[in-house]
Amino acid sequence: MARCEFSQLSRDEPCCPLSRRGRLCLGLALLVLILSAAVLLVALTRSPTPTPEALAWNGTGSTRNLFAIVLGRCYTYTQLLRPGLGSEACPKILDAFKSAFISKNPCDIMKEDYQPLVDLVNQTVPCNKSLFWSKSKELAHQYSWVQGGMFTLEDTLLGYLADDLTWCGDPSSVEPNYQSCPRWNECLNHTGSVFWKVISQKFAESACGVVQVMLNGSLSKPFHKSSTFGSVELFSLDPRKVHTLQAWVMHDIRGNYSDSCSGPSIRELESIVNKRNITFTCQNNYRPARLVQCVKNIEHSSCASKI
Ligand code: JS2
Repeated sequence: MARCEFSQLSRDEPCCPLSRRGRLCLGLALLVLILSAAVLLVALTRSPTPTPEALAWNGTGSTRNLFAIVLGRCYTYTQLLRPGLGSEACPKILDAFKSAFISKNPCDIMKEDYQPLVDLVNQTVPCNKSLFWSKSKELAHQYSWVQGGMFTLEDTLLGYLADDLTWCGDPSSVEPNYQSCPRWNECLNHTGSVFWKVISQKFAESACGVVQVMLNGSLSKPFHKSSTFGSVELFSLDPRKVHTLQAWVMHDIRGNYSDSCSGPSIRELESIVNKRNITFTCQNNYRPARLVQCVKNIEHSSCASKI
């Protein structure tokens, strides 16, 4: 390789003449360098692609620590409350719950989204032990707890897992939307309402023998055809398995008596039940449930012992 002596240096002669190939390589290297610098400059100066914002809704966001609560409730139910339903299924149940709504539009949930979760839980309620309710959740739950053998939907595993929780996802995230979820009246195929319709239907379809429904007689219309009981469960009862529906019209122990077994809304319920070839019976202030009300109203006249 020719060495360049200083003495040979002169203003107008190149020091070490590059071969044609050498000049080409140098040119390419310079081009690559310039392009790399340009790309780096664009990358550094261009604003980062904005991560898509979660959809904003009018309702409260998902319950904090949602998955920990659902998993904990699953273990509590399967290990303590009703042992026998294998707790080893709890992690799969949680996964199926997540998959039903995570990364999905909370107003575009289908029944099929919850089917894997429903299929994981095979729980049957004994005949004559199903307790439906409408606008009387607290008393229905107090009664089923005291009575011990009755099952409201929330005494079944799936109802127990989700009761009083809020949850929804978002297409842009793998996490629940903790900022906001749609209110039930914001859209039809709502994460929560689809869930409750799916498990309510299953609960009613599996009922057998004599079933009970607790209604609120302190309302002007204790029975509404548009309620979950009136629109989903009542029409999901199987007349081949359910022979009688007993209605208990309960009045607030301090409240007014708005409607009773002889009122128009209960007669409407009776007509629907009879048309479904199920026998209908009705009691105002069913005594055992009345006594549950008396626990907090012991001085009330209707709580005086009749002994
Ligand atoms: C939001 C909830 C919750 O028979 C009962 C249950 O078996 C269930 O199927 O729903 C029926 C009561 O619904 P209904 O007749 O519309 O009466 P409601 O007093 O207006 O109760 C509405 C709640 C329906 C579903 N749901 N929704 N968050 O935690 C929750 N729990 C239930 N059952």
